[in-house]
Parts: sequence; structure tokens; C-alpha cells
Amino acid sequence: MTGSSSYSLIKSGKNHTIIVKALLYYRERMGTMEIEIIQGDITELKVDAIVNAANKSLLGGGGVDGAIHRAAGPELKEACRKLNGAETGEAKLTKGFNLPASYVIHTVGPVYRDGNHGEADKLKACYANSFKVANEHDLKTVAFPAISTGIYGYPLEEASKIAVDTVMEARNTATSVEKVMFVAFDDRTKGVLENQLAY
Ligand code: AR6
Repeated sequence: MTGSSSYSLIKSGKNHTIIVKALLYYRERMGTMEIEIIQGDITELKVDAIVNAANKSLLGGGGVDGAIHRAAGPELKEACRKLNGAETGEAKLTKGFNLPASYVIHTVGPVYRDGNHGEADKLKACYANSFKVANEHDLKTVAFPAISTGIYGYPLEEASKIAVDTVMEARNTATSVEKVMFVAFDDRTKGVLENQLAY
């Protein structure tokens, strides 16, 4: 494309309006996302989506996964069956059924071995892909548990840094998400998340 043709594109009234609208739209959706830490039970939150720290079967388990399935009721398991499982780092959406949350984003965190088996990249993918799914469905409020830090044994400080850094990165993109909540089930998780967010 020559310089003059790009100039005429911008100068032409209609295209100019489109470009300005696109820029405004991008600005509106960027950089305004709130981040909050709350302590409590994620199943009680009335948000657009709660994220589930699931296993590859997506059919339920212990920890936060068990709590979400119990609170959502048996329809959640039926909906999950249709998803045919997920790989570590992937994220898939279902409705929330009996939960106050409208949707559940199921993601599979890595089992922590020694940190040399791609755990960090996989955990990062959980947050990034959950965020992507939320954006694709135009969701505005999303609550994350501390993925992989329970039964899957990920060291809390490292996992919290990845969680906060990945959400901060997503904050700088055009997204439907207006508010992210990090849900700490216990005091220690809350403290570590607060320290991470302070940097
Ligand atoms: N609300 C918020 N956070 C919770 C809740 C709750 N109701 N219950 C537990 N947590 P975990 P993982 C916290 O073990 O390490 C399941 O069997 C918990 O204190 O739930 O990713 C799955 O099926 C911890 O901080 O998930 C998988 O097999 C965090 O949630 C496996 O566990 C994550 O702990 C996944 O293990």
C-alpha cells in the first residue's frame, strides 16, 4: 500500500469514523479492570463466572472442584460430561446451574512435581485461557480460586505470582472483563496474594 492510499483511507469520512470508533472501543475496554482479593467460599459468589480448579476428567473431585459440583447440583456433571475432559492448562465453560454464578470456567491446573516439568507455563495457561473464555462470552466479573495450590501441591508463593502476573497482563488487553476476584480460602493464601498485588 502506498502512502497516499493509506492517507485517503483515513481521510475518507466513513472509514475515519470506523477507525475512531475502534480506538474508543479499545480504550474503553482496556486498563479499567478492577482486581480484588476476597476471602471465603467461591461457590457463594454471585459473579458472571467462577473458575474451577478441576482435573482432566472434568467430572468432579475434591477441594474446590467438589464444593462447586455439590453447590451446582448434578446437572453440572451432565454438562461436564459433554465437554470430553480437558488437557492441563485448557479452560472450558458450562452454565452454573444452582450456583449464584451464571457460569463455571473449568480449568485443569498442573500437578506440581519439582518445577522443572513445565508447571509454570501450564499454570499460566490456566489463567490466560480462563480469561480468554470469559472474554469470548462477554463476561464481566470472574472469580479465581488459587489453582493447583491444594491437592496438586503447587507452592503458594510461586503460584500466586503467576496468577497475579497473568491477570495483570490480561488487564492490558482489550477485554470484556471488568473485575477479577482472587478468592482465598484461608488466611495464608489471602496474605500471599496481598503481597503479590502490592508489587
Ligand atoms: N472456595 C474457594 N477456594 C477453595 C474452596 C472453596 N470452596 N475449597 C478449596 N479451596 P484444590 P488443586 C481452595 O485442592 O490444587 C480436585 O480433586 C484450596 O484451599 O481444590 O488445583 C480436582 O478434581 C486451595 O487454596 O485444587 C483435582 O483433582 C485452592 O482452592 C485437584 O483437586 C485449590 O485447591 C485439583 O487440585
